[in-house]
Amino acid sequence: MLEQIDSLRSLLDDEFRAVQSADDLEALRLRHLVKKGTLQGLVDQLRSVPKEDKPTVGKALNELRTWVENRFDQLESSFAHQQKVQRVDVTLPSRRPSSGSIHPITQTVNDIIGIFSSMGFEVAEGGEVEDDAHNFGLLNFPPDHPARDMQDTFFVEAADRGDILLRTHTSSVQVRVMQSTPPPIRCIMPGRVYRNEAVSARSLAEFHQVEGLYIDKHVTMADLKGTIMSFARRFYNESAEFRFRTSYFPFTEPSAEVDMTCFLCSGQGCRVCKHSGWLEICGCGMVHPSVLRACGIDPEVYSGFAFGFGVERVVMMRTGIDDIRLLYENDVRILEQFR
Ligand code: 2NL
Repeated sequence: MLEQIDSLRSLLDDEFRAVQSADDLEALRLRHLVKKGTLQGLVDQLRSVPKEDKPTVGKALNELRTWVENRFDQLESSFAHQQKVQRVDVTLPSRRPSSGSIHPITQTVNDIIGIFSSMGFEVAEGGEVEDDAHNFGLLNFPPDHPARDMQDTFFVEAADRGDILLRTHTSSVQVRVMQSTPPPIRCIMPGRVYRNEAVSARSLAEFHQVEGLYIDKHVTMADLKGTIMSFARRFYNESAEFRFRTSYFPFTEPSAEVDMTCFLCSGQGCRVCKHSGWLEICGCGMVHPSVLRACGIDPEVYSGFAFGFGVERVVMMRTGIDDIRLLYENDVRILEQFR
């Protein structure tokens, strides 16, 4: 029996030396170290060894087992290590770490701010929770105006008053600027606004606006047209033509809506302008004398113009995105196209 143990050890020794790969080692394991392998074969024979020899033979078998296991573990871990090392291909180009980027709405607001800053406009900001007076009353909205309805405006539950709401336009900031600053006033107000509307591809209950306000002595409609046209030529298209259509807003008189020849087809008609050749870019007008007076500015001395547009609409025009909801889902596949 001791001889058999010795010869298995020298056989295993030879075979271990011959092992070249993880596959060789596995073949060795299947021949010798499994339940029906040679090592277990010897252990099974221990039963038929005379009682007095059992301690010696048992000890020799145990030593063989420990020796085999050590050899095996050593080789196994050296192959595992080699495999890991081989998997690194140092010639491969490295993976680019992905980095964030500015959201297209923010990019657009920043571009708009940049152009108006260069024309001398400052940026004013204010709270999104307002009261009825700053959002409607001081802006010449009559008490029964439909915008004041729960259907159109989100009201905020406040303990002691029923006139708290989420601003429906950034004009509330302009009111605060007029109340606190003597003219000349030249500023734009970018910000988030809220309207209680059904969500669709064209409108959300939450969106962004940029409004502008210019108040001084002798400000006229010509200043309004010049300012809007130079902004739009720089922002959209240097050779654009414009048309000012009369319109109505409670806070301006006269009021107008401005169309610009489509920057994509130059007026020929395409998908972006819905085949009209024109794009509506903003609403505007001369600040109503009642608004100036309500905000503490004398309309006999000062006049001013104001304008406003929705930022999401601008983003959709300049990017070709045709569903406004895509701008709020933060799907990286959309966002990474606007780095
Ligand atoms: C639009 C039109 C407009 C104004 C906003 C304004 C603000 C004050 C006084 C007078 Cl405090 N006007 N803002 C004026 C005309 C149009 O927005 O279509 N917005 C999305």
